[in-house]
Amino acid sequence: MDVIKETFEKIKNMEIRGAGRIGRAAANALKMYALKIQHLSNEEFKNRMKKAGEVLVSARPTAVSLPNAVKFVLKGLEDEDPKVGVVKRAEEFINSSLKAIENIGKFGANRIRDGDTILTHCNSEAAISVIKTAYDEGKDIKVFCTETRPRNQGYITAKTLYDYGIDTTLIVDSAVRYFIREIDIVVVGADAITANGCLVNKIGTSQIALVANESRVPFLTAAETYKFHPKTIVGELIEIEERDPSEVVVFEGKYRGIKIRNPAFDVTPSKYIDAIITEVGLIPPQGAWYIIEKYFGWLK
Ligand code: RUB
Repeated sequence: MDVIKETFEKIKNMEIRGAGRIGRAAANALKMYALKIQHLSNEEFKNRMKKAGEVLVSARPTAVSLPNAVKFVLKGLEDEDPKVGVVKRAEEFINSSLKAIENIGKFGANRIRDGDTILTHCNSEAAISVIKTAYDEGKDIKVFCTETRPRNQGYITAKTLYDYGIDTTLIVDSAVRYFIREIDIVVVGADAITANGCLVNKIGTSQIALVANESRVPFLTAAETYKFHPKTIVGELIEIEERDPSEVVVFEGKYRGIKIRNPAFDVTPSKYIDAIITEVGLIPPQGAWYIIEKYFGWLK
């Protein structure tokens, strides 16, 4: 169980973070665990793998890539040789995830014009793929990154884009409306997309969407199909993770009584989303139901 516990801890403490990376890390942990298990009956093997899946899924509640990856991999338990099935499907998940990010980059870059200034929030592989691909195509682009308090994932994005040679500006989260006139398009990632086309992403995303909407700036989210939440189609709500207050601030003495809240994600209503960039193409938020039905019908 070492590799499972280790991966659980790394996801929980955010050493491994970002929805896509979390999903791939879980798939890889299941593969490594499966390969280590020896001398068990198929039945016992299946039980161990299911238990491991439950442990991984409990690490963080919001990014649906985590349960989607685990369910995808554990479907391999139905194969004649369950170990081979799990290993095969884990590899398939990881490879198709990386390919999806590449395709999202290509499709999304078609929406970026030469001379555009892009705003992004937090640190999303999928959103960065769009930005880098547009740059690779020779488009003259600038990018504004928000800090993304309290964990400052925006610094990772800013450094990544700057290292890539892109003109990058870092702003505080509260400066989005101040700068919106300089922004041509917003591109963010996704932790989950609901059946009614809402976006669950890093806290602050919905404020940015409101500001973009007010200023008629297109707001796009880059989301692999495994970011779509199958259970929302049967009415389940997505749990928003609330993390430790010490990530925001630690008060001393009498001020310890000040309450601190630290939700990690928020929900952007579909009406503020112009398009969802998936690896199977750009879809309107109204197309979310179709994606879930097509790709996750077997999960309901
Ligand atoms: C990360 C975050 C990202 C999405 C998408 O939150 O909100 O926008 O996970 O990322 P956290 P990706 O840092 O709390 O995990 O496109 O890389 O899957």
